[in-house]
Amino acid sequence: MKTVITYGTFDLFHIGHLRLLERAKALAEGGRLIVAISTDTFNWEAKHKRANIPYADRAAIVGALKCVDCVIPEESWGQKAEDVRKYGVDIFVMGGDWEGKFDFLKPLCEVVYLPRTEGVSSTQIREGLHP
Ligand code: C2G
Repeated sequence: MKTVITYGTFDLFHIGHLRLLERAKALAEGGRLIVAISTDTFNWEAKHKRANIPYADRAAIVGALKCVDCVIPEESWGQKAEDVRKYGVDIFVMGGDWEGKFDFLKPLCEVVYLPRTEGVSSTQIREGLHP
């Protein structure tokens, strides 16, 4: 039984997000998956991107998933190490587009980068909606 955590915006929720979360949950081996959802403020101030779906709705959608046990807000880049300690995280998981970016967490927990699901992204969906 392990505690796994992952972070993301999860805007316009799609199959790539679901596959990431389900694989992260599988790594928990019957334990729990915590998902830190980027707040609207963090998204804009830190990532310069504005989600189509407001934080409260993104958190409700992800929180309703069978494979997700807990949702917390992601409010800063720097909260990860504190979250790992606070929640007793065993495994930190991100998609492969972040490969290597969070290796600084390796002294605290296992760091796993999972292959992204190709051919789908919130950006593609957004652009497809407004040809
Ligand atoms: N993802 C994926 N396959 C896709 C799209 C996304 O596996 N086709 C994964 C990403 O790699 C990420 C997670 O789904 O691990 C959430 O993706 P985003 O919502 O785009 O998150 P992002 O904006 O990358 O924010 O501190 C970390 C950041 O909050 C991550």
